[in-house]
Amino acid sequence: TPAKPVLVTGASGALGKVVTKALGALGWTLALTDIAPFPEALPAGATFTRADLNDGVAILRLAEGCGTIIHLGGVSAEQPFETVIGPNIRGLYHIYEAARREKARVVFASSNHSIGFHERAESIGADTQFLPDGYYGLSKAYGELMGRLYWFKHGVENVNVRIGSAFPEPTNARMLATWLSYPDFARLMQRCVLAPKVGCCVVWGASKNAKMTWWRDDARAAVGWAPEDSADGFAGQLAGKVSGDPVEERYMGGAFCSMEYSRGA
Ligand code: 15L
Repeated sequence: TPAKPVLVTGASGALGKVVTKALGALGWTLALTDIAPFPEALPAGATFTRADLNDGVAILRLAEGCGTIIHLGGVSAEQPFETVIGPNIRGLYHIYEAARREKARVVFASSNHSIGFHERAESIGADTQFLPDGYYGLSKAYGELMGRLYWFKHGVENVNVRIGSAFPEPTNARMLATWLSYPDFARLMQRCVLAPKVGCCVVWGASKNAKMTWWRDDARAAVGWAPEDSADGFAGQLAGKVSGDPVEERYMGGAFCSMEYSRGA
């Protein structure tokens, strides 16, 4: 059990609920927040406060006394720039300022969309260049860079989890590579909080999928995590489930890449 409470942002979202349930069941003290009300019963030892990531004072207050901030909050799909900037850019700054003041660690829900324009035929290490596939992916790359700034300048530890596709089940051929099961995700969050030293690092958030040849060389060993689940059992029913869109199928980010794509062939 961590020595200090854990702040979870985006607690009312799909992954927030998964984390809340899993860490709550371990008896951890959780401070939960989201802009939307928490849709379920709170686990024992959890408090919930509604807040906007744009509100820096509210975030500072929520982080008081916390040892880790699991930052899942913000826009989680491609949106216009003006919609992304508040929660994902300004909000990120509020999270890191709070972490600096509390000497807390940040666990950031980054995304494969920060590198979405790498081709599926590649195999990239975690230090390969960012190739965001939209304003959402760009905000995730920005968040990771903010983590580097706060680590090198202020010693704020951070783990940046580039989540693939975290859903109850994989639902198309792409997810045979990118799927991250909820239990693997929950165990990863647990390790990111408990690992004694993480510095500033990146972990690819995907389960033990045979098709997951895209991503390698991350900090999972340092964090003490290895995935246990796999999308492989779904291969029979999903292998043919492709979009037919050449841009979508060429790049790791899939449909985010083909959205508003205008580069030409
Ligand atoms: C993401 O970053 C999204 O939040 C999620 O809804 C999925 O689209 C996922 O990426 C994915 O790439 O499958």
